[in-house]
Amino acid sequence: MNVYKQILTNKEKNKKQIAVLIDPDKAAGKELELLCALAQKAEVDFLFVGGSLLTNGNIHHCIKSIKNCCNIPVVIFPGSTMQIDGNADAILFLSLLSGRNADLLIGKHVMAAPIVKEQKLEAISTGYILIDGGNITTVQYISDTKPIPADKADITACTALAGEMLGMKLIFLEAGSGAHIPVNETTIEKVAQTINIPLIVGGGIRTPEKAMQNFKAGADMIVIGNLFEKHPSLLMEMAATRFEYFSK
Ligand code: 1GP
Repeated sequence: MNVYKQILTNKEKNKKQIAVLIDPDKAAGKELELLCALAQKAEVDFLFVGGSLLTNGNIHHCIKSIKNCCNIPVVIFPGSTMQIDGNADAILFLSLLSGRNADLLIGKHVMAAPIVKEQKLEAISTGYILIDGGNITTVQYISDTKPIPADKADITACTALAGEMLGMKLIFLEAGSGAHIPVNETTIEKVAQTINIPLIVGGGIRTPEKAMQNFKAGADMIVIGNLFEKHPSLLMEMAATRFEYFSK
């Protein structure tokens, strides 16, 4: 099954999903193996790989290593066209809808499209919406865009709806990796009630309580990165919130 179909099928069944974000700059060798083993045990749905700023060019090796140690689908979450790799299962073809940086709305995509096609990667058109997380995150700085203020749920919902009307297949609400304040439930709820396509939420999620609140508010998938880099053992507990959601 292709990755998007899998996300849609899970949504139709109201099965909540979790993706672990792997930063190739930080995870390698034994650490990466341990993270993959834990993710497999916790039945994590997807491994996202990529970052706004990668300094060691290790993404291709990282994807290969992941593929050698587990069978969780790998989805590229690209910070640049250099991060395209045909060994992954899919790529989030991101357009930064909250910003007014033309290059990130459509420019980079022109360069990326023929490479994605040539590498036979499944491209999943994704409306990427940056929400203020209380601090300037790497993605905000590098993208040179303004996030939507956290208390402007209506702007966020209209932005997500515009993405859906433009034909995008996913909406990703992002507070930014390491955000001090994750996306609030009012915003998640408003967006979930406005769109029909699957909703991903990430950035600054650190507790099982917050994961559960996001699911209850209407997130179909949550993405967690930083927390597992520091505390990989929390992966089981965080991933279990999906199953608890069902029993509540
Ligand atoms: C960032 O949403 C992801 O793009 C994950 O954020 O690293 O803060 O969990 P964290």
